[in-house]
Amino acid sequence: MVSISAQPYDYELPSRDRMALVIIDMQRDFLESGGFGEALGNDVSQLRAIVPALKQLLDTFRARNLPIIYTIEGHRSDLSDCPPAKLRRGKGNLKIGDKGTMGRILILGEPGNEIIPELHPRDNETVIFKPGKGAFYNTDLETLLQKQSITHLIITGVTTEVCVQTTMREANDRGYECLLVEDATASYFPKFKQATLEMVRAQGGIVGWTTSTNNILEALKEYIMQSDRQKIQSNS
Ligand code: C5J
Repeated sequence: MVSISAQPYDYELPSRDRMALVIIDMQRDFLESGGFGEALGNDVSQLRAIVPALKQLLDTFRARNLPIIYTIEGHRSDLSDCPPAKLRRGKGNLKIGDKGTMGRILILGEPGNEIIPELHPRDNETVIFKPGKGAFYNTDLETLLQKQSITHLIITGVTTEVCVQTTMREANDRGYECLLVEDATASYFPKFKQATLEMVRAQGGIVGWTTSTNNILEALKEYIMQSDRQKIQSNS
């Protein structure tokens, strides 16, 4: 059994392929100028600080053929999947569905709705399109995880206290073992990120665990070695 050094205590990795890297909403709408994040008055540039850590995790999962799941928050072009309450919120200079410099704000298929180029999904990787903040609401994420027998989720992306935290809570209630990656998640409000990390790991890990990218990469090295060894033994 391999463990990742984490808070509030070590996170035990399951057998190979039972864990997935979950990358939440790393889309241009939240990270680039002219999108939803900026329309709500945020300084979007600060979210880019997590891109190098995310890329390291992504490269490692890809190199080892471990499951990767991306999410994108967005709505149908007729907004039929956007509750009026969500549409009214924010009171920014542009609202969901309005035309911005990257196409219509938070609408599926528009340029602003794409994942940033550095992390762009490959054709064989899973993308969940979600109309809500949580990735389980009105999506087939749970069915997909069950089909692949995935029990452990390594959670990353933006924004920490909104879509990331909502997804993590939804996953936790469904019995998934969730590990939030501290330097691979970001918020427009650093104090909200900090509060979220503390909330997750408080009370003995009431929502899950938190750790750093380095701790994951270190543990994965050992994990891969062990599972390669087991494969060789079972083939001999
Ligand atoms: C927000 C998200 N903040 N991905 N979405 O509206 O966190």
